[in-house]
Amino acid sequence: MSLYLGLDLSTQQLKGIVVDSDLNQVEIANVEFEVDLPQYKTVKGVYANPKTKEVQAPVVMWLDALDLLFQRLKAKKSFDFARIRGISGACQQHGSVFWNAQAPAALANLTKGSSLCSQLKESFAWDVSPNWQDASTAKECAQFEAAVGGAEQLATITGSKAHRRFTGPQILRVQHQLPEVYAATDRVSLVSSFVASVLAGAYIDIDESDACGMNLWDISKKEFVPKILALFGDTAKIAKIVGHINQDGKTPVARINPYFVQTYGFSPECAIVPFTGDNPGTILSLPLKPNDVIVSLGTSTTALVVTHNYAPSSLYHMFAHPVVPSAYMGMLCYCNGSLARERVRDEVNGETTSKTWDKFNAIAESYISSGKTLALDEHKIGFYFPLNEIIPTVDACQVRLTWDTTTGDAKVSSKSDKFTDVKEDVIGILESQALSIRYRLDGMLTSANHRPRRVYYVGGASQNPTICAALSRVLVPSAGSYRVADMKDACAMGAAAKAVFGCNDESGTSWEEFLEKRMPDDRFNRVDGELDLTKDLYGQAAVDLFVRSEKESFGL
Ligand code: ADP
Ligand code: XUL
Repeated sequence: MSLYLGLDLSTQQLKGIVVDSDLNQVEIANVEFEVDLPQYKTVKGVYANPKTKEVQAPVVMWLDALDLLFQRLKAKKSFDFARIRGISGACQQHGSVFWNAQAPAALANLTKGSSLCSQLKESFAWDVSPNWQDASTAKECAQFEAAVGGAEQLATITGSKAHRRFTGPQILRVQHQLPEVYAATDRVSLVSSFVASVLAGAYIDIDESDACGMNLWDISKKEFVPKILALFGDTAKIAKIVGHINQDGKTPVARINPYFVQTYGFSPECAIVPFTGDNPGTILSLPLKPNDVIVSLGTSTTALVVTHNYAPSSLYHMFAHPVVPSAYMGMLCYCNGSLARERVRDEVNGETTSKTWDKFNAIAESYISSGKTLALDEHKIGFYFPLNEIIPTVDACQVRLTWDTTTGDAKVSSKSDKFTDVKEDVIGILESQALSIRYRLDGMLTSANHRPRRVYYVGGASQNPTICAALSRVLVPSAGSYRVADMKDACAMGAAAKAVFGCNDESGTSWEEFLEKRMPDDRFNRVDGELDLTKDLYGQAAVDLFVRSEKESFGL
């Protein structure tokens, strides 16, 4: 039986899922950077410098992680690498790896006997990779937007306004701050094409879907944006180091490098199917229909939707679909997701060191059953940003607003960094996170009532049905909310599915048919059984109050 490997190189860990051609999980292994590779002294996988707003990861740590992951799989009894027919991956988006001119030869000559790290460590022009949490490029972002006439224009062309974490502004900052690194750079990979290049033993082109996270790629014209390349001065150099963008997400691009054949027993025929970003990878894990939304409740929160309608806006992101040529992925990405909810949980738990969600959930459940909303019944909206936030782009802050609605035109009656009762924060954070998604998703949905059809919850906090129900109470998906039983690893699973699809020429089978056949409805659990989805408790009034609260708090 042939097997397929899906890799997920995320912020904190490298995960590998092995599946059969029906997407049944056969094996799983992971490497947690902070815990398993303590010699790199990262905190949650990165080095953060709050002064400069830089957040970076050591590149060679990922090479050690790759060797360790394969060693862990090898240690599993009866696991046979020779059965793996194809590998794909989904990796944290936006991060960049700066290779130097020694890299092509070093990659081509990898041999058994010493680690990837020792054989490749001299092949980088820069030893770190800026991470998606890096916010050091405010100046470069302004230049990107000015080059094309503003944020909205840049969003129209590249699918997103300028974002500090996006790779284009990050590369421009390297050129400004570290000209010697830029001069020594032979090639820039995204994290996805970096891992694919190591496995292939040669540079692998950047995948188009992931390239949409760079602010360099014109999604409609399918070319680099000349006015943006001009910001780098020598346009030939920037075009060369970024390389060709691969618009075919399906067809294998290489066979595995002999190093992996010799060291771990892979078959020399094992194919490398293009790697993509972790969010594009996540949409590949579920058979999405129009207006279905995936809400990923990991460290960050993301909301993802597949559409055939290219409707860019500076409020969100649009990416080329990682597999279906005519489709797009719409995305919202928030920095403050799980960690912000954990803060509220810890406050509610009080002096204890308990990390249980029991009290948090009990408060949320009693509020849900009361039929009330904090926004409309108490006129309260909070913003919970212990970390710098992306949507909206603001520095870390806590804001709690209470509105006086007794006069015709509502006015803020109190603004503070705390509500008087911490219980209100439980509802406040869930409502605020969901109202922001509801407001921004609106432009991407094509349903008549502008509501999602289904919402699928994935990621760590999707294990908490109370949180899912509280969010769905705001999002009111017309066909319910689901979580996939046993699928904590949607992103790695999406990558594995891509590997199966890429290696099996099912002549003419569309991606949708391929996935639907393997993901029947009984794989999903309903998580909002008690909610009455015919009622929209929040409605436009709550969205309007939320938007006014953002304006009031952040001047947006
Ligand atoms: P990553 O995005 O880094 O891959 P995960 O998807 O594993 O992370 O999500 C990790 C987060 O999930 C943790 O920070 C934690 O707050 C949250 N989480 C895990 N279990 C629960 C739970 N039962 N209730 C609420 N949150 C949870
Ligand atoms: C997306 C983003 C994050 C990272 C997380 O734009 O920055 O979701 O991809 O790994």
